[in-house]
Amino acid sequence: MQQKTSAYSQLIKDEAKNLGFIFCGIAKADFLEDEAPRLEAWLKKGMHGEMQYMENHFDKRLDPRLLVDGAKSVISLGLNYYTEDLQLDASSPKISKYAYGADYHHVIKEKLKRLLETINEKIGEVGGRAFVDSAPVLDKAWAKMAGLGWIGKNTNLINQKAGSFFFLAELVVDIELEYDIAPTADHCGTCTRCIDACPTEAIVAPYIVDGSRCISYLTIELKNEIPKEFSGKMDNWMFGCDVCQDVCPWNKFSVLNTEPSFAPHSDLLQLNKKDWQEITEDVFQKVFKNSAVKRTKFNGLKRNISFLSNSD
Ligand code: B12
Ligand code: SF4
Ligand code: SF4
Repeated sequence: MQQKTSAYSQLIKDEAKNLGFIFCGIAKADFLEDEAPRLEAWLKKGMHGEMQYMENHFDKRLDPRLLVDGAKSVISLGLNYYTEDLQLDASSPKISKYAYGADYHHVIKEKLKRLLETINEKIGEVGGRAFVDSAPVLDKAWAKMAGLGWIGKNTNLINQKAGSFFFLAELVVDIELEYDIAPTADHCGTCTRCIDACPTEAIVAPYIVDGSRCISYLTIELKNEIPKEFSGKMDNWMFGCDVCQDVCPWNKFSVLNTEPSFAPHSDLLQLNKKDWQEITEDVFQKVFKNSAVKRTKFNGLKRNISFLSNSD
């Protein structure tokens, strides 16, 4: 039995690698005891702002066994999105690296589907469910449990060999596997670069991000107007923000992604400040055809660009 679980785990990790994931670790599906009081405090302080979905399914978010019948193992996966491509006009409003190419939700869902198919072909009838953002699952906590890295003071999951520019996803399955024990130790040490550099002072304490102050929230999740207090503080970001990762010393170990669908639409890098200020719905639809930027919709992006222009 022991031999079998070990062989199955290896098979899953090999297949994950074939599919392009840079990391794959496995943890026992269980109640996330340490995270429960932290998540509760974060919600009580209103740090989720208008992200009401974060208030839902509190119990399920802390225990995958309540989400998937008979869940026994959480397979945690990382998909690299790091790129050194830059928007050519340095004065253009900026887009976070993670949103340059195709929407990662679709890319990862497809890969997870194929991983589950292979598991079913090679191991047998295995019940499982794929998660990438969409459901109440604490991706970073599972990645930590599965040995992918540690959660840094900027609250991103960091790996010593690859930094933090990678997405996280899970496959929760109903078979027992070999578990990657001993989560990675915290390697932030005395560093506070992310806290010092955050343009909106959203990292209110080490390991705690007030989501409602984060530029990523203000430019993507917030549906209302961006509060005036952030005028002049947005560091020219129109979609997401990379500051707390760009300054992180561990990101000098980032390697370029090899996912073809993450390559940016050429216009995205070419458009200059004026082009962005005058962007039409047609251009938006063309440049962001399959992109995660669609989440903010044309009007949302326009709102962000005007907010930046008005605080110039
Ligand atoms: C909501 C959300 C956001 C919100 C809130 C941010 C946040 N930190 O949670 C907003 C919109 C602001 C956001 C922004 C970003 N996000 Co986001 N987001 C999520 C989402 C959907 C849920 C995260 C969550 O559950 N937050 C709840 C709070 C409570 O969790 P937390 O902040 O991590 O808090 C923990 C710590 O504070 C800790 N803690 C609290 N007190 C203490 C005390 C001590 C001593 C310690 C050690 C720990 C500790 O416990 C808390 C609970 O686990 C996940 C996907 C998912 N399903 O998990 C993606 C996710 C976390 N985001 C991701 C990304 C890429 C980003 C951005 C980089 C995007 C961008 N470039 O603009 C930024 C980064 C901002 C930042 N510094 O965190 C990735 C992270 C990948 C990685 N390598 O870590 C995820 C996993 C999406 C994915 N599938 O890949 N995001
Ligand atoms: S993503 Fe930007 S605004 Fe959000 S915590 Fe990091 S540095 Fe601050
Ligand atoms: S910048 Fe420093 S403190 Fe922040 S996450 Fe990276 S190593 Fe940790």
